[in-house]
This record gives sequence, C-alpha cells and structure tokens, in this order.
Amino acid sequence: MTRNSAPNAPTLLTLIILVMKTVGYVVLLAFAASLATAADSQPPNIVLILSDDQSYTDYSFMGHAAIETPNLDQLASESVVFRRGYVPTALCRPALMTLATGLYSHQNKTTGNDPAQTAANANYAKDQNKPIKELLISHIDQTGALPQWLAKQGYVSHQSGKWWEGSFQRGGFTDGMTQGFPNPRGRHGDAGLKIGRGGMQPVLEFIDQSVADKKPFFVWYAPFMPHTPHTPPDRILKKYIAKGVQERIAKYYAMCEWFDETCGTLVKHIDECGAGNNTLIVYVTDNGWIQTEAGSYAPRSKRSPYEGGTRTPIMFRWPGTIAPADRPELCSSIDIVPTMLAAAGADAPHDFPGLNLLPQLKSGQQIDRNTLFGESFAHDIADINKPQASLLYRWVIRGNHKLLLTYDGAPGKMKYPPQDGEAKLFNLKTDPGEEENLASQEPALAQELSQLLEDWYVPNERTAGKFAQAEAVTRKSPQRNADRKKRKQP
Ligand SMILES: [Ca+2]
Repeated sequence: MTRNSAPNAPTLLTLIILVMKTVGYVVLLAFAASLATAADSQPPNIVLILSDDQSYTDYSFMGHAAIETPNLDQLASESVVFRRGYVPTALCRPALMTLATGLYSHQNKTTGNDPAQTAANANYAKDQNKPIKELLISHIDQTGALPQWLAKQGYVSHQSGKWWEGSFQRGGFTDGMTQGFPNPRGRHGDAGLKIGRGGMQPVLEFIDQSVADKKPFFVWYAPFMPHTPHTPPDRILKKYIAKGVQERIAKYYAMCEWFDETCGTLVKHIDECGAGNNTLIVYVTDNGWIQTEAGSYAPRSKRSPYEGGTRTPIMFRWPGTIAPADRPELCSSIDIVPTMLAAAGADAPHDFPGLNLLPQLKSGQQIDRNTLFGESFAHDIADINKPQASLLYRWVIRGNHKLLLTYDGAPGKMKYPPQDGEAKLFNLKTDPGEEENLASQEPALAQELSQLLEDWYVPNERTAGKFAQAEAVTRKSPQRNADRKKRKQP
C-alpha cells in the first residue's frame, strides 16, 4: 500500500495551528504577566505636602500645648518622622527652589524672593532686554526640576499653591494652577494660592484622573497656609479664643489647624482611592513662623538662620515599604529630591548635595551623617547671578552643636537685618532657644565647625564676622498693612 500523504496534510496543518495557538497563548500569557508585573512594579506616586510659615513646634505631635493637628499627628504616626529636620534657607522662594532642584540656594542662584533694584540687576535686564524677574525665573531652565525628571519615568504631575518660577509648565509639571509671571498677580502662585483655603478639588481630581489612567503621579501641594492673611473659619478660631489664646495669636493657631484639615482631606483621598500603599507622602515646611501679639512675626523665625526659621519636622509615609519610626538623626530638605528620585527609580541628572535616604528609610539603619549646612540671604536678591552678593549667614549643625557665622552681604530693606558680626556657637540640646553663645568658651570647637563651613564652600566674595547696615525700612510690611486695614474695618 502506497502511503498516502494527503490525509496527513491537514493533520500537520492542524498541528502547526495548534502549536502556533499554543505559542501565541504562551506569548500572550507572558505579555499579560509582564503587564501585571509592570502594574505591580509601577513606581510609587509621590506627594509633597509643603506647609508655609509654620514653626516646628506648632503641631500636637511636636508637643504644642494648644494647637490641634489631628491629621498631621496621624500622618506622623504612620511615617518616618525626623523631628530635627531643617531647610537650608528659611525663606519661601529659595526653600521651594531647593525642593524643586535638589540644590542649595548658592547653587541654583535663587537666594531670595525678589530681585532687588540694584545697578547689577538693571544691567542684566538691559543687556538681555528682558525684565529682571524673567531672568531670575530663568534659573530653573538651567537647573531643571523634579517634575521633568519624574516625567521621564512616565509620571504626570500637578502643581498647586506657592510657585514662583513662572508657569507650572516652566517647572515641568504636566498639570497645575499657577500661570506665573508675567501674568497678573503672577509673583508667587496666582490661581494656585486658592488651593486649601478654597478647597482641594483640583488636586483630588488630578489624583482621580491619574489613578483612572494608571499613571504614576506627583503632587506638589504647597498651599498658602498657615501663611498670612490669617483668616481662619470662625468655627476653628472660636476654639482657640475659648482656650484663652490672645486673638491675634489665636488666628495663627487656627490657621495651623485649618491647614491640618486640608492635609487630612488629601491623605484620606489617597487612601480611599486605593493608592495609599503605592504612594510616598513627604511632609516639610518652607520656613518657620513665630506669631507676635502685635501682628507680625518674631525676629528669630521666618528668614532667620535660628531654629525658629530653619527647623521643621520632615516626614516620609509609604505604607508597607517604610515602617513608621521616630528618627533621632538630622534630616534636611536638601535630601528630599534625591530620595524621591530613588523611590521613582528615576535617573538623577547629576550628583546632588543631599542624600538619598530611601535605603535607610526602608531598612531603619542609621544615616551615616551627623552634619547639616544652611545659608541665609537677603529677601531681595542684590545680584541674580552672584549669590554671595546677598549672603548674610551660614550655619553648620554637627550633632547638637551649631555654629552660626555672619557675612557682609547686602541686606537691602530687611526687617530684621544682622545686628553684629560675632561668630555664635550654640548647644541645641541644652539651649534650644540659642541664647548662650559658647564661641569664646569653646574656641577649638568653633574653629573645627568653621572649617566644615569652609570645606562646604568658600564664600570668597564676602567677609565673615562683618555685617552691612540695612537700608532703612521705608515701606510697611504687607502683614502690617493687612493688620492696619483689618483694624479699620468695622
Ligand atoms: Ca514661607
């Protein structure tokens, strides 16, 4: 019998189809599995909560006797908390620029809130035929910013609240509220400043959309709170008045609680939409604030290099990945950008001066650093390309000791300019109020710490131990104007 191959042909074909189907199925399965892995390993969402003008003491969890912050207390209980956190520069715009760029102010060159009306700045504007404010904003084009680096990892990002560097797009955000200079009221946030006080909807909607799109998201939540104007809802204010707190101070306390409520709304939303376990929440303040009964802030708070200006709790919450803990080490906002980039698995564009703390946050191992640096400049920038032109102070903290040096940069129209050029050495543990200058008692230690500052960078355009007289303050501060206006109202 001749072997008939014909009947075998369809069998072979069937076999081939079967194999192809199987292979296809396997490929499909593998593809599906890879997708599932991708979803599982999607980088974490990152949320930055940035308080504005709040002392490190002004939370229940930091020990304040009157101010109630139940939501941030809850966040702290679920976070790694650094109670000895610091910002290197205790003023809004430079503090925010450090959080956007991961660089110190002397590196990103945005050392103050506004350009001063100086000959140097006028020449830059003339040479480049651009407003000096625009030239100051252009620093962020040179440095790049966190949202751009996260975008390379597929992140979408939303800006709300304070933002000084032009529009949200200029910082690389994909979404946001601030139009920025040169738009009207574009100095530091315009429409973005409505967040918090005017509700949380834009942020919550952005989160919902990102979750629906399965996109990792970055949220910059920097409300104008508890910052002035201190206009809390009556329901909160009444509580502090009832506690016997002086009215002007009660308003500030109530603002802290109002801000706390907005943080609660944000965190609750993240948890309720199911994103909680895959979201790193970072908390920090841009600078301190010590409210006075007269209406303004105390000298050793906002803008100052003292604890009341530079210290802030810093918190990291990432449920299931970072175990909550109270950490005794020093932490600086300079560490936040490299830590966030590491969490996102994003490439760093260059080396950063801060530390990626993620390994120690995850493992609980001690951070191998006991030294932090900070620098203070005038509110108005004397020369937008020469940071040292406005340099007033530098400080170093090593363990419990802090050395504070004064420099002869141009203070401009500062409310509280440096009063003397003395080197100051404090023991922050025994003297948190920084009242007792130990420099003459411990000259060797002062010298050692001074050398650390020199090793950090050499301020070769300035002289330490000197201070320049500030120009007379000719205009009232906005807060005093606001207070006066308020008093005039019926
Ligand atoms: Ca501020």
